[in-house]
Order: sequence, then structure tokens, then C-alpha cells
Amino acid sequence: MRPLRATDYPGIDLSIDIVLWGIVIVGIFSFIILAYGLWRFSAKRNPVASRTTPLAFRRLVFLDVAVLIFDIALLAVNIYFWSDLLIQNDDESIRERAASENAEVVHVKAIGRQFFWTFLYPGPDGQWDTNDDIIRGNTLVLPTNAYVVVDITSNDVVHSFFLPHFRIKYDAIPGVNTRVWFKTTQEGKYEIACAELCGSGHYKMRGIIEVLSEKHYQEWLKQISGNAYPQYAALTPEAGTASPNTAPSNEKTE
Ligand SMILES: [Cu+2]
Repeated sequence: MRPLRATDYPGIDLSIDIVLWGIVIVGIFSFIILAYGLWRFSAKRNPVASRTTPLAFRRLVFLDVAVLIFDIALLAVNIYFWSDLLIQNDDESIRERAASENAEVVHVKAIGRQFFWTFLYPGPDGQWDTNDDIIRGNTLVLPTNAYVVVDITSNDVVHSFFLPHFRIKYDAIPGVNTRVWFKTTQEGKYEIACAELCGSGHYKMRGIIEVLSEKHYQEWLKQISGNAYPQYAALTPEAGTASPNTAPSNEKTE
């Protein structure tokens, strides 16, 4: 079963449905052709091997063309949905979209480490790398009805930032900044998972997205801003969700 959708972008669900049902239809056809071949070309019915392509096979060539057209259509549909997430993810188009819907834009950074997530907010001044930047371990607090722009990166190995409820899954790659966006539509607590085997603690690398009402979010922001986390907080997760691995790691990762 699919997790609850806490974002208003239905494109990914639709593309998963199209791919899934497409595979089911192609699969059923393939098995019918296979069964037909077993029956039609059995040794019992054909004691002498044919040296030419049987007419029945030549007639089936159109199926190859049909599958090819189907594949191209599938690719086109998926490119259409993904392009919205990948290409139109620059700040300006997100801001325009948000303004037209009277929604807020929240820009955060997500950094993967063995084995926890660190989240950074620009703080009250809206500027990065200033003293009021907010640093949180493993918990991403967001307002509802907001466009959330996330810059994903990693500090050690490849992780994957997976938000099943927001239909987002992107690799966190050291030295690479990957931008994704989603929109929050309902309050609640949602799981953040790491979807890339990143070492021995991979299984416990999970965080929480907490979507609050606008009022509660502003209260949280005020409370956290006046109480800025010390820099080392970025290196330790909040209690209970995961523990940092400070020992040098020579594990095999992928
Ligand atoms: Cu990981």
C-alpha cells in the first residue's frame, strides 16, 4: 500500500500507476505469446524442424513495434512529470508559484552523514552562513501550505533523502548540491529515511518531518531563533533518533 500523500503533487503517483499497469498489460501479452509458442511449436506438432521463420512468427513482428511505441510513450509521460520537479525547481519559478497560491517558501539545506541528517535554515535574516542560521539534527520542522525547497548534499558517503509521504527520493552526494521541492499540505509527523545503503548504521538513519500549523511554526521559529544551536549541534543528532558514528569508518559502502 502507498503511504499517505502529504503533498499536492499527484504527478508521481500517476506516473507510478501508468508504469505499473503498463507492465501488467505487457506482461500478460508476453505470457500469452509464450504459451502460444509452446503449444504451436511443440516437438509433437512439429516433428521436422523448420529452417525458415514460420508465418505465425512473422505476423507477430507488429508486437515489437507496439511495445516500442508503448515504451516511448511511457518515457514521454514520465519526463513530463519529472520535468516539473527537476527543471522548474529554480527559486524564481517556485517563488512565482507560491505567490500565485499565497503560500510561503521555506528554503532549507539537508546534509546526510553517517548516520543522521542535519537540517539548516537561513534564520530570521534569510541569509545563509550568518550567525543566526538554525541547525537541527534529524528533525525538519515545516509550516503547512508551504513550498519547501531543499538543497541536499552529503558530508561523507552517498545517502538518499527519501520522503515517502512527499513523494521525494534523491541521492545525497558528497560535493554535489541537489535541489528538490515539494509542498506541504497537512499537519503531521512524517518519516525521513535514508534509501541508500550507507554503512553499518544505515538502518537507523531516519529522521522526522514535522509539519506544523502556520501559527505553531512561527512560534517554533521564534523559540529556536532566540536559542540558536551551537555549531557542534550539526554533528550530533537529537536524542533518541540515531547516534553519530564518530569512529573512522572503513566500511564498504555503495
Ligand atoms: Cu544514509
